[in-house]
Amino acid sequence: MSCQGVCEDYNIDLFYDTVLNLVKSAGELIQEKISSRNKFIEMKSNEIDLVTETDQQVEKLLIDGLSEEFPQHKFIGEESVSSGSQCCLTNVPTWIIDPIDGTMNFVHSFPHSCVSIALFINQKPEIGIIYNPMLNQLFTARRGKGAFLNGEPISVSGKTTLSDALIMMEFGTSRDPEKGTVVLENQKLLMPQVHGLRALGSAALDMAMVACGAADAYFEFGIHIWDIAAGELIVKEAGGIIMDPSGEK
Ligand code: LIP
Repeated sequence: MSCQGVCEDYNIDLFYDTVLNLVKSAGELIQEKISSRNKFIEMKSNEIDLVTETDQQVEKLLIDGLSEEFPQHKFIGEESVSSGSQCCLTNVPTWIIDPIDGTMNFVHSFPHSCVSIALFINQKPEIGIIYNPMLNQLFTARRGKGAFLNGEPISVSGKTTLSDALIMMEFGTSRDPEKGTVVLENQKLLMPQVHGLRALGSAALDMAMVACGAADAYFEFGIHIWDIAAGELIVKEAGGIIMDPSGEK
């Protein structure tokens, strides 16, 4: 099968409808568990890089549900990779999943956490969904069909001057003192030049804020494909651009 532009041989509508139902079920699970004061929490790379039982349950819900419908599809999930699964993107339809982006927020019952899931085919994003059930914010995009918040079209702010901009940036989950120094240096450099700096604790939600024009840019060093896979398509379909710090793709 050749797949120029639209992937004619794939039923993207079916993929979208199926994943949307699963995302809503995942959202119900997150909303049910976020207020618990005795969450089961494990440490990953350090004491601020955490995973909860709900992260794992949501990732399993999504992977099991999608595998049952589409057994040929592949998966790159934050927690599966953390447990040793391969993180390898091929041309095969691949779902890239952050089951709870903003895990630290979830641990603290701070309502800025979301499910972030994207479908890549031929290494191109076809579907992007970011869902914060606590605030009922469902950001969606399909390639070439625009970006939406709860079904309403959204677009980036179009701001072009830094001095008018609200910039999203994150502190990350690294305890590396050098990383901390760089983050603080960037804050010191940017503060006098912008309208403001904000950090939601979730790359996906930061990117969703850019897509709907509530912020004007987001940057972060040291994130993973599952943090940005859905946000990439949603920002692009909202008229924004994605680049690496050198300005390259
Ligand atoms: C989070 C990212 C965020 C980063 C945090 C953390 P998680 O993902 O979305 O941008 O600053 O350190 O990595 O771990 O909550 O899925």
